[in-house]
Parts: sequence; C-alpha cells; structure tokens
Amino acid sequence: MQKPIFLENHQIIQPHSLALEIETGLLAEQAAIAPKFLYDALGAHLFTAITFVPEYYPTAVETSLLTQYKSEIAAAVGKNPVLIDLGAGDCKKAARLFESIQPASYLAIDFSVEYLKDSLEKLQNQYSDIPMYGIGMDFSKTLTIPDSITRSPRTFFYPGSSIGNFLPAEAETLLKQINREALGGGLLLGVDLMKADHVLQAAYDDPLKITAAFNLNILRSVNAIIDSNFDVSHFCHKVLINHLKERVELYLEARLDTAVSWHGKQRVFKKGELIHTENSHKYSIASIQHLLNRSGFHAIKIWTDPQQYFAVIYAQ
Ligand code: AVI
Repeated sequence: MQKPIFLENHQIIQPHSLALEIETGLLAEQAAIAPKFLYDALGAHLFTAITFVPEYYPTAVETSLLTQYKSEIAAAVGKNPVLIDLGAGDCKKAARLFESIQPASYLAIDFSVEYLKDSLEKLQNQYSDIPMYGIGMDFSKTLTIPDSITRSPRTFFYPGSSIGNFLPAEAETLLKQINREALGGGLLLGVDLMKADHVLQAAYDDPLKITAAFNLNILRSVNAIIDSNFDVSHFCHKVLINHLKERVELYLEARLDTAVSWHGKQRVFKKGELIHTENSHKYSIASIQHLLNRSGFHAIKIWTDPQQYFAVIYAQ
C-alpha cells in the first residue's frame, strides 16, 4: 500500500516559540490568542463540524462554485500541476479537484499535523497513483516549500477564505510568498465577500453553538501548550462586526472575575473583559483584486455566486 511521505524536518514548529507567542498575547493589554491555536485535534474536528452548519454559508457556496465552474477552473489552472494545499485539514476540498486537474503530485500543509496524517493516509489509499506529501507547518509566519517538491509550476490551493484570518498586511506577505513559490504557476483562492450583518452574525454565532464550542476550545488548546489553568466555563463566545476594518471579530468574554496562571505567571480578567481570538476579513471584488495585484498576481479570473457571497479566484 502506497503511503504519503511526511516531511518532518521542514520549517519545524518549535513548541517553545508557540508557548512564548501565547504568553505574549495573554499578557498584552488587549489579551489575544492567535487563531492558529483554535486548531488542535478537537478544534480541527469542530471546524469541520462548522462547515456543515447551514448558517455557515462560506463552505457551501464555495463548494457549489468549485463544482459549477469545475471545467473553467481546470482550464485556467492547466493539467498536471504540483498541487499545494494550504490548511489542508481533511483534504476533501482538494480531493474534489483531482479528477479535473489531475495533479502530478499533491502536498498537503496544515498546522494540525495529527489530523492531517489521518486524512492524507486515507486519501493516498484512494489515489494510489498520485504521489502525496504532508507537512505540519505554521505558514502564518513564513511559507517555504521544501526542495524535495518538484520545482515545476505549482498550483497553490487556499480555499475557505482562510486568507481572511490574516490582517491585510500579513495577507500580502503570505500572498507574495505564494507568488514566489508558485514558480510560474498560480493560486486558486477562496474569498468571503462583505455582506449584511445578520448573515455574518448567524454564520459566526450559529444556533447550535458549534462556533461557540470551537472558539472556547482555544482555551483548552492553550492549557495543553503552556500548562495553564483556564476554566472554559468562565468565558463565553462573542462576535463583533467591525465595519471600519471590514471584518468579523471573535472574542471570549469573561463571565465573571477570573484569572489564569501558568509557570509562575498570571493574568486576571475582570467580568466582561475580552480575549481576542480571530479576525475574519471580508473583501470586495475590488479590494481582493488590489491585494492580489500588490502581491504580484496580475492575471486574475473570478467566479462568484448570484448573491455575491463568496468568490473563487485563480490568480497568476
Ligand atoms: C478558517 N476560517 C476561514 C474560518 C472563518 O470563517 O474565518 C474560521 C471560522 N471561525 C469561526 N467560524 C469559522
């Protein structure tokens, strides 16, 4: 049986630098925990559950765009690229492209490596003729592709509007790195578009409270990394829509005066105090085009739904 190859020694995630990043965020005046810490093994599963929640429209709309425009997308991408999946998760979205673009090889990258291992092994069993590679990587800081991956034009696949979880300046840095690493290939990108508040509110504070569980789980994820003692029941999920910055903001709000301690350090939270956990930027067609242009992409094709909720973009 063909096995995917895990590239263990590339851009290794250093546990102590993750711990330091968490500590710095917790001790900042506006406490914050970076969104990548949402994705421990349970968080990755909770995110998958979110994608099934009817109110969370991005996944459904993106999937229907990728299905409806499958042939046009495949024609734009070209046959047999090296397919690089950023934030691959369960690898299912990329797998749907296999038939139409027939990748020469597939590299799945994710922060949550254990979850990725399971998904990639299953996928390799289904597609034994496609060489598959996996890397556990924190590409929110830097993105480099290891030398063992063929240096021919690469198609980066970055679906789900995960680009929206970066500040615009960080998104530009990442897109520039993708542009450099594509070696003349391109980027197939999913981007969520700005829309009415009530649609966003329902998507990020769903009635089943799956998003609330996903957000609260970050505290358990932090407890496991820095050996802290967050009591999840002392916090609740809060969503704010920031019109000025064109983004949805996720927070955890202290339900009572509480404190967290770890290794001789402590942070006290007053009732009502917030921990910032995620930004989800929403773009317009014009603003995402500008961002892509500034990042070195000039040939841009866009597919969108009639309500203009979401855009799938191929940029070169
Ligand atoms: C992964 N990312 C694009 C999701 C989003 O919509 O920003 C994460 C998420 N947060 C809450 N719900 C989903």
